Amino acid sequence: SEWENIKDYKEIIFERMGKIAKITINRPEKRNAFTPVTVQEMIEAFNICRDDATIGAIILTGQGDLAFCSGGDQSVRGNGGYVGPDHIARLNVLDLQRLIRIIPKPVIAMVRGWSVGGGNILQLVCDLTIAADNAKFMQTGPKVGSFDAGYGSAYLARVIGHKRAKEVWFLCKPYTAQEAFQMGWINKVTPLADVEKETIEWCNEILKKSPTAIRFIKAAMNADTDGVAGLQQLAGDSTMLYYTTDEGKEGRDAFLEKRDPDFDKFPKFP
Ligand code: 1HA
Repeated sequence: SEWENIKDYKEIIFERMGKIAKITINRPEKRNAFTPVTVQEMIEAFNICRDDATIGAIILTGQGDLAFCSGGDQSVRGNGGYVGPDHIARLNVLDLQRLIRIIPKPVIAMVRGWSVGGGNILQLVCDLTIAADNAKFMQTGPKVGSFDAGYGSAYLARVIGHKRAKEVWFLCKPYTAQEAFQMGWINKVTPLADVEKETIEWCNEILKKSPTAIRFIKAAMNADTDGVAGLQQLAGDSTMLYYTTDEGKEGRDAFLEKRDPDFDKFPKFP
């Protein structure tokens, strides 16, 4: 079977194969650096994946073997953010980070070559990361006049530990796939030629599992990290399930029928 195009974009490729969607940053001549347009296109593609009940897992990757993503395109960095055709300076990759966190489906980063700066934070916020043996991971902010003190720092510290996270940011040195694996930064290292096959195998293994169970596990781990915003996500999932129960529907029906609700008939589990 083959990847089929879902929708045409300027700076990304958006495809699917069965229940797996693949979003590919397509600026290989810039090591897949992102502009506000790249990010806006990714946000749209992720939202399509979110709404499409026939999609169960999403792969995020970069075009070619040289890079997953090299972060914000420094050539369009203006005063206060990255500038697109609308001339507005934006840091809209932060919205994309949130979307990857709240989308109730597994998102898997597939990393070949460089994963750098804001690109490496995209890898970090994905649920799982499969890397080729040529992958290299690096933060450069303090060298190029930037920093991600959000997920890029606080969440990185939760994933690899505080000492390691400070080392990553203070020294801005590259780490090999093997080193990143040993730190618990990524899930698996494969030969370059096998990375897509391995990533698809992981997706297929997840796709055999209960999507609701996976959804709650993701929401619960996010709730632990994301405070009230994370709790909102987990609580929303509970509300969704409650709306499918007879007890939940009794409240709605009683209101619409202008009568008192009768909740006594529903079970009270211990
Ligand atoms: O920190 C944030 C944010 C923080 C808060 C909120 C939002 C944020 C959003 C973004 C970011 C950031 O991403 S800051 C970090 C920005 N990225 C970098 O500092 C990485 C810059 N690139 C590199 O260090 C290297 O290019 C590389 C390690 C990724 C690859 O090295 P390599 O294989 O030696 O290739 P190289 O020759 O350097 O690059 C190939 C071409 O790609 C070059 O263009 P050319 O000379 O052929 O015309 C190079 O300039 C271009 N390129 C690579 N990365 C970028 C880039 N052009 C623009 N922006 C880039 N990030």
